[in-house]
Amino acid sequence: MDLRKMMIWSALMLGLTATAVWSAYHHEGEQDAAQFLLAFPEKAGTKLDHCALCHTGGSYRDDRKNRVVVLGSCQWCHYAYGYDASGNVVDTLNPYGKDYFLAGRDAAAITAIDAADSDGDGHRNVDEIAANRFPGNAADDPSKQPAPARVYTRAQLQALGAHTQFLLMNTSRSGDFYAQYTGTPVKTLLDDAGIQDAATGITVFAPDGWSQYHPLEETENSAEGDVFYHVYGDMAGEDYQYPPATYYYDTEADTTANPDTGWCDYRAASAEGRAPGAAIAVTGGLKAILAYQREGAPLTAGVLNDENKLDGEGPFRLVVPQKTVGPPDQSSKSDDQGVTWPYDHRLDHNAGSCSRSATIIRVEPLPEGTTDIDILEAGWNYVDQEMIVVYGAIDNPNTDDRGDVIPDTGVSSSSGGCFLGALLSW
Ligand SMILES: [Ca+2]
Ligand SMILES: [Ca+2]
Ligand SMILES: [Ca+2]
Repeated sequence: MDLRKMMIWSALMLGLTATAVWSAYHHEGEQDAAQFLLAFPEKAGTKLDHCALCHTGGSYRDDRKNRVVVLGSCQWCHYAYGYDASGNVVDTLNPYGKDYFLAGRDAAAITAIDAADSDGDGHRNVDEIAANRFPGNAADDPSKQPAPARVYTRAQLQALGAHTQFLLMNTSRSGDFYAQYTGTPVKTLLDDAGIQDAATGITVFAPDGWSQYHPLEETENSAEGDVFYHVYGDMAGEDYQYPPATYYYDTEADTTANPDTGWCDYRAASAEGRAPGAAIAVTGGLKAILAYQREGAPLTAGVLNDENKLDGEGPFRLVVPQKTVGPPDQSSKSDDQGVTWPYDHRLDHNAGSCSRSATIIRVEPLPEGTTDIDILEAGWNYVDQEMIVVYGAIDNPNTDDRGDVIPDTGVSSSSGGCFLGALLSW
């Protein structure tokens, strides 16, 4: 058991206060979650222990592409506030976050706004928090029931049928690479979970607090640019494929040939023998998949590193191909842009939308009268157990007679205070 897991255990078992809380989204200097947890230490690890407690999604006008782009809380905050913290963070706050900000932005501010109804849904903030409902989201309140949910183990995913594809993982800010991923097509998974006709998209969550939205169908917002990667691919219909890709190779980019200046890793065994400019053949075509293998081996499980960032990508990674096929481009952070493929924001940087260590898939929209299940941060346990939960607009949940989500693995949610059961229950 590593230190992080021990801290989780400690926090859960001993009820330690915020100094021992591991919430991974305290990334890059985030400090306000600790203030909330000082006021409500028992909320560590609940769905309220997440960016969405105080931050909202948003939309912006992209004049260059003549469209409106809609983003979830993580993506919106990164857009509006910026990696360089140059933006106005108040623009990213929901009504609860704004009340907290105006009340002084500390633990006392949390308590001071207990009796307020920040989101105007008729329920006081303190009552919503007690019920694990978002006090800054009027669509979530204590009258709502948890949405239908289904847990999948690795074996269950593999039983749904494998799809293997070789593709470029093009990043904006770090190294690019080619790799062969094997996994379950996301459409296959959603069909098995009984996705409802009313569903429009999915949000994929990782246990470090990151989330990423994917519309089912190609939309105005996903037709180009980096923002959305749809589930069903460009070639709508039974094949649900992304466009066929080309293998781009250049010695200058190759990190093996140029360890100090290259930016694309071509070392994967699946890249051997491929010719520059050759078409990449993929049986069944490129798809959005929930990958569980890379180069035929299980994905390396995700862990938080010393900088509170996620290393590794397993046990499951949502892998989306490029919508617009192009070459690996230089990192945007490199000073050396006088290269064959300099960084170009117009190129398709699909890797950033390939959520690593995915533990939760929410099928949008949540059915009428339902709310989120209460396991966002507890997703770390899913990493360890090699499980993922699909919930929301689905018709095939697996629950016991208490309404608890139970994986079909012989592990009962009522088995003697089982840690797993505690995390899976609501
Ligand atoms: Ca309220
Ligand atoms: Ca609410
Ligand atoms: Ca790149």
